[in-house]
Amino acid sequence: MPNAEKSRYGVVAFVGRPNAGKSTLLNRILGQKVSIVSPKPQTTRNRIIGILNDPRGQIAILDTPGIHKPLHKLNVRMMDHVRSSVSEADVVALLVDVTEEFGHGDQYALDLVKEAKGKRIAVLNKIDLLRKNKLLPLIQRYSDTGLFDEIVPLSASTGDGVDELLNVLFKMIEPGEPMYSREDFTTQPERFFAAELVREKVLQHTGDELPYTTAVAVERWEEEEEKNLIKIYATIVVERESQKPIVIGKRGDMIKRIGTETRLELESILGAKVFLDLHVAVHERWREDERFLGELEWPLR
Ligand SMILES: Nc1nc2c(ncn2[C@@H]2O[C@H](COP(=O)(O)OP(=O)(O)OP(=O)(O)O)[C@@H](O)[C@H]2O)c(=O)[nH]1
Ligand SMILES: [Mg+2]
Repeated sequence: MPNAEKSRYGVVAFVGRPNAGKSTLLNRILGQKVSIVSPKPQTTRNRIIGILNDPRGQIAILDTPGIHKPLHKLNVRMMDHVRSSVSEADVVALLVDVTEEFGHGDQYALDLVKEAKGKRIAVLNKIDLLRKNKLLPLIQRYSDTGLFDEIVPLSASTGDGVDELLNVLFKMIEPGEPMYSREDFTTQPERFFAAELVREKVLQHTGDELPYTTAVAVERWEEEEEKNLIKIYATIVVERESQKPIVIGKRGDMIKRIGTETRLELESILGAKVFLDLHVAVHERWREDERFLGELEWPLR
């Protein structure tokens, strides 16, 4: 068989500034939600592995937190996920939001992908929001850095250009055996994803007060197989007493909304009835508490 038809395998890391659309692109490529999305920066806090199975082979896609200067231990861990992903990947894809002016943050991101030993692609995302004549100078700018083997403009939201990206990626990776089962599309446990979904609803429905200061921990997970029922007990952690009423809402309407939306989405993903019990707790300075941060991450290890 000629080489070109051999099944390929590779690891591709999606990196970029917060809000660039890394998680949206991963979900679009997989045709399935594996990583939460919100209009607020720093939505993704861990490394989420998505597995693309395709007749051409398998790609493990690493979705990572947005590149930023870390001010808390939480953020140091987030940036560790970015760096380790950059160094492990066969291809690093730097996602850029084309609607944002080029700034210090973008230079910081370029400096970081410079460290990659593998190949590099610049993915210019959100072209659905940009007039065509604005795109060319941006392509030129990223081409002039001399860092990238390819530059691919696309829209993760509409899917425009995504097939082209996949063509490029499958050409860049080498022939090789798949690392993961061909049936899998992610490595994260359901328990972790359930906590993430709750956090996504908090990010989507509350204002700017909460995004950075909320964590969600699943305390208990009980399956009653004969009833096809999963009982999930989770805690929404905030930093200050004054943030509790924001999550709970007037007469509990906010937490009810968060709970209902999460439950409906989980039921359709898990194919089971879900009972979801949500509590709110205060943990001051949780972003500095290494033990707590480790507990939040343990399901991923
Ligand atoms: N119009 C448009 N919006 C997009 C596109 N891709 C992502 N978005 C939006 O941009 C916002 C951020 O998307 P995310 O996928 O959460 O971005 P991210 O890079 O994963 O962000 P962090 O996890 O915070 O680093 C969301 O509101 C998305 O709906 C796109 O191609 N077009
Ligand atoms: Mg993300």
